Amino acid sequence: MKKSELASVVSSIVQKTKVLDVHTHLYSAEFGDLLLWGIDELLTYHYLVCETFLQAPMPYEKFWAMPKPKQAEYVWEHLFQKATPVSEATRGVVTTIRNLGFDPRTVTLNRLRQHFKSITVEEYIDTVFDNANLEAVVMTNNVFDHEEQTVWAKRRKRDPRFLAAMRIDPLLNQWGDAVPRLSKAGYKVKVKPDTATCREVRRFLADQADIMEPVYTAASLPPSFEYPEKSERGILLDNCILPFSRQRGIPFAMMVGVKKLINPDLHVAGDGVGKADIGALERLCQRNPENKFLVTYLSRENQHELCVTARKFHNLLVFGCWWFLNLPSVIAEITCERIELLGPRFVPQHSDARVLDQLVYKWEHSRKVIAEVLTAKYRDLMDAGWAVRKSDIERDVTAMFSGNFKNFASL
Ligand code: HDL
Ligand code: ZN
Repeated sequence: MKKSELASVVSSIVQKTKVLDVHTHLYSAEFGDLLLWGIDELLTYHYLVCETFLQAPMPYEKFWAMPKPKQAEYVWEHLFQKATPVSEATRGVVTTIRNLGFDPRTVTLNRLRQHFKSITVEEYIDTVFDNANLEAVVMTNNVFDHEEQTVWAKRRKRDPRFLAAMRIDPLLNQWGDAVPRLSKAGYKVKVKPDTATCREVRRFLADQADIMEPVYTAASLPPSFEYPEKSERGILLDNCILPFSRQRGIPFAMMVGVKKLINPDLHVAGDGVGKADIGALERLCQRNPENKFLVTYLSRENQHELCVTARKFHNLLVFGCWWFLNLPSVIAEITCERIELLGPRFVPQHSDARVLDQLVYKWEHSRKVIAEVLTAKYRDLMDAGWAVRKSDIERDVTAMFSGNFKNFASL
């Protein structure tokens, strides 16, 4: 292949290679209203809510008291009509509306609402998966969410495009709240996680996994996360989550560095970021060689040391440019250092989509940046004297977009 052809070959392969999106907050249609979709949900995405308060502050409780369509109208007016939608989250809405076939500058909110009234969620799932060129997405299935559990209990036929992930944050971050909920569900647990309690937590995890058949179990963790630790989290990790994941043969996914509710008035939009101690991850991987760790960090300052750690442990797979890192400038920086340190042995991105429509923009935006970075790195390789072939690029992109995860999760 000639160097002059490289950019277009890489771009076309990146566009046409299907993605397995390893972390989203989406649900298949059988979960009903738990799956968010349509323009009002798109506009009230928490990333846009906090930006709206920057543009047009109002008393927080007044905003939250408004019905969702009114919240959406407020966001639409202040972030799109009266300001330039140049931030990543607002640009995402522009990309989404354009992909629907409307002019984002002139279309009205009611015209968009009419469009969504004319389609079914099943049709829209097909359209979005086709547009975003996705093979499947992994859901976030909270083991303590009553509404979700009622759907699981019906054991309906599953949509193979929606894989399950067992999300267990309350066990590791709010054990005090988890105890009464586990007891109510028939698991004999005490506040002090003794041997009997740990056995019951493992039984709970196994019962949940039998229902969900998760591809991994997951938790988000604070910047202060330490390992090992003589805390409830440390005891539950060592005696429940890690042995369960090992026996089940599924990775434990850790999303590290979220500072919950630095502004509580913003509710789900109120979380911040903090740099964590990468030493905890080093010790986790080193002391649990039979466990597999699927890991992302939220702080940009943790990214380089995360790549270095991933070089040392083959039971660690790095994924995504998470949340405040899901920005073209940062995706470029992170993806470049990952390729330079790890080769194509990582998962470059996940969407974290909370609204079905977002899959279109999050993957369009990320694919563009990933293609630019890959082109630069393959060009460097050609300059070094390696005759890069189209088949090399296809192999690498397929690995990064789905193969690395499938192998790691033994799918
Ligand atoms: O904990 C998580 O999975 C995070 O992704 C949070 O859901 C966060 O609110 C988010 O949506 N980030 O993109
Ligand atoms: Zn998430």
